[in-house]
Amino acid sequence: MLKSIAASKDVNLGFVTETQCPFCSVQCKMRVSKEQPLSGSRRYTYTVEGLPNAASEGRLCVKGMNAHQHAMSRDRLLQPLVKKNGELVPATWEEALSLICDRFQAIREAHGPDSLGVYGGGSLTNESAYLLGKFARVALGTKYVDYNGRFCMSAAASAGNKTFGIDRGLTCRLSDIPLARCIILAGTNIAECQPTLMPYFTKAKENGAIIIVIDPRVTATAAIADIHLQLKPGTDAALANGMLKVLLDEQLMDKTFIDDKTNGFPELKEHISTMDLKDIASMTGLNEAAIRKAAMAYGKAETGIIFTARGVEQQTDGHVAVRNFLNLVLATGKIGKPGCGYGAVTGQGNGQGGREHGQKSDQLPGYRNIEDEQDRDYVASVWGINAADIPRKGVSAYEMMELVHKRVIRSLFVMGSNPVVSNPNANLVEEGLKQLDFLVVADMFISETAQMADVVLPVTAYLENDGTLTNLEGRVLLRESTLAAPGETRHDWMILCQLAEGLGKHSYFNFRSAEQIFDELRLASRGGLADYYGITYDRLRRDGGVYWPCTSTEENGNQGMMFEHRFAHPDGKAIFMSVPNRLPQEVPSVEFPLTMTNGRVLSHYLTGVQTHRSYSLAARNVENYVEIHPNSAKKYHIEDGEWVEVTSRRGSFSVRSRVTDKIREDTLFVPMHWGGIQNVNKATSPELDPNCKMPGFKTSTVSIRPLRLQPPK
Ligand SMILES: Nc1nc2c(c(=O)[nH]1)N[C@H]1C(S)=C(S)[C@@H](COP(=O)(O)OP(=O)(O)OC[C@H]3O[C@@H](n4cnc5c(=O)[nH]c(N)nc54)[C@H](O)[C@@H]3O)O[C@H]1N2
Ligand SMILES: Nc1nc2c(c(=O)[nH]1)N[C@H]1C(S)=C(S)[C@@H](COP(=O)(O)OP(=O)(O)OC[C@H]3O[C@@H](n4cnc5c(=O)[nH]c(N)nc54)[C@H](O)[C@@H]3O)O[C@H]1N2
Ligand code: SF4
Ligand SMILES: [Mo]
Repeated sequence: MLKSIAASKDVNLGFVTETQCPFCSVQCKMRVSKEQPLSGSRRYTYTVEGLPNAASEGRLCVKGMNAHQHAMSRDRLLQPLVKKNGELVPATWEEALSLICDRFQAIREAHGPDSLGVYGGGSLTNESAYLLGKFARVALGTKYVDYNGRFCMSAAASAGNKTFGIDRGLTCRLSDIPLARCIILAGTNIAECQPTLMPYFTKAKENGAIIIVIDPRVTATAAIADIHLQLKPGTDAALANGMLKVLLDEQLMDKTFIDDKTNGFPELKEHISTMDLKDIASMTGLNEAAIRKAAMAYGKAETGIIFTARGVEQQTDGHVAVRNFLNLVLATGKIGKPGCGYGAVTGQGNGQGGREHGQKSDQLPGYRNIEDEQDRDYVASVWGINAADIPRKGVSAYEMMELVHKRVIRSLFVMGSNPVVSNPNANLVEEGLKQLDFLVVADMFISETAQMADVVLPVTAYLENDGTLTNLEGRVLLRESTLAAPGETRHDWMILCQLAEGLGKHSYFNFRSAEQIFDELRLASRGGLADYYGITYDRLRRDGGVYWPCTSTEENGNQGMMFEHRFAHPDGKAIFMSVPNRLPQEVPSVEFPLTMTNGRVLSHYLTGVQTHRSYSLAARNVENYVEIHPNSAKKYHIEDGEWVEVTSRRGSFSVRSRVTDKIREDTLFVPMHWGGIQNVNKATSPELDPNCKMPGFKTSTVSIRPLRLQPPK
């Protein structure tokens, strides 16, 4: 019955379709056209144009321009695959789905429902992400569901919740950026990671804004900085304390705002007054004058916005580091008015929406709390089940991998992630996944994780499936497809419905379109913090995008500006938190003398499964590398461009060296876009932030050696 949906659209040899980029959180709108070959030629030509939209204003970056190449690639999975005698071989959907249902049921009978795990992703549409959470709880009955966003947004999300009482990437609109007179970009490389947003910042600069970049490297983003604080990795919390100290000493705080709209300032003031800027300078590797200059610029500016991203957040103190930047925002009253605010720059296409509707282990739709009885009752009433039947909270993504390794979780269902490459401590994760009784992966490609699976289910891509995605501003956008699903691919949500049917739960998953799922999501989120009730497909078609919270179909959302009148805590006030100066999780030693950080490059996306299959993007960076300062290169006998081995307490990987003076002498930088022997995560640390379970990806201590020399005995 559901199969007919997949085949209902005509297969077009040439086509014109309007869609959204499958990559980052800006969610640029675009038109992709494919023209039939001229007679005599076998080549199709593709044209990609940006379409006007409120976020990127019609711009596209190089990834968006070439995204169709992976979607059209001959590597696309077009049939289900089942492992037989160690090999993945084509199978029918019936065979694949019934095998999965039989194995899930057998494992559940033998070891209980919590022996099944579900692992999702922030690239899934809101509809699929919502349904995945419901699938785990209602169809499988397991508490173990989490997703890759744990590695992405969790520190900023938990900080926003604690400080403001709600978490939404940006508290203001993108159009506020040009109105800001001072902008702090902390651990965010917008020029490579959200390139189409750069004109907002250059416009701000033209309007006289001072731009402060906080990054251990001279990035493409740092090129527009007036002040670049090239700090030691992992010391952002201390730096923010230094800036608070200057603001306090110079009386640059907004006393009225603090008195009327916040709690906890007296404690913070006392805490800060005990600090010495000199100590902070030595801890962060910066000089006092630079910290003072940056603090004065922000404190004196009439308006200002602070942005953080993974540089600050992927730390074992990521939660408190973000909270300390939020202390700066509150202390100066720079929030809730034009040109002011805070932004956690979300990452994946649906990094924002993916974290709101129940893929997280502790969460139910609409940001509801799975341990709150009222929340459980409400969602149970929407789902038509007993609240007592909703499992309690599970554990975070990496902790799930530890349970896989310990064989507590015996079977895993992965949809929209490549965890064997993207988890920290990748060797342990690989060992764990190998021991699973049964691994299912739903993907467009044979990723490194799919290679290990017992069943691989082929899914539709951004050009072919419908759904909503919520961009970094908290704006819900509708992506509607006009193209047929290629081969036998099916939509993520459809696969979940069919599996639920096989597991005897059809009545709870009786959906025939993404819109029907969205309508249930609207109800399930109603009254929650992330309330989507007032948003409908018709509205999205008409208005192009709607900000949440949006509580009624009559109301126009909040127009993007949050906290104009009150914060989301019950008393309407925001909360300061006193944050200690802390050294990073690992400090350099004789054995591991350098700090390795990591991140992204312009042309590749996450573990590279998609961008490696786009020839124009792949050609820009064919292999991984490590950035090293010339003085360190000399010290460790490394020549530019040669193969080196980087080793930490967890493991080693090998890449080419790239000698550059754009990085601190005590720091290395490695992109995250390659698996196998070039995977940086073989060496990263799995130590987690106790507040949000974010791994401390960004600071591991390592040694480095050229591979032409024998390792020391
Ligand atoms: N081209 C491209 N764009 C992407 C992605 C991609 O893979 N490729 N991924 C998307 C996703 S999912 C995400 S989450 C975002 C990520 O976007 P970003 O967070 O901007 O990306 P990263 O490169 O991980 O980290 C940003 C910067 O943090 C710096 N950094 C490292 N350690 C520290 C530190 O201790 N303190 C400070 N202050 N800075 C530090 C790095 O040098 C780096 O320049 O990008 C999205 N956009
Ligand atoms: N060292 C280090 N590690 C990191 C980070 C870092 O900065 N440094 N960043 C972390 C961050 S921020 C993130 S977001 C994670 C991301 O890491 P992953 O979750 O592994 O992300 P991807 O590489 O995008 O893997 C997504 C997989 O899903 C597939 N896919 C894409 N779209 C869809 C879809 O709609 N449906 C289905 N079923 N499949 C789809 C892709 O083909 C790909 O195989 O990595 C984290 N790991
Ligand atoms: S990668 Fe991001 S900035 Fe680039 S086109 Fe896609 S959505 Fe836009
Ligand atoms: Mo991310």
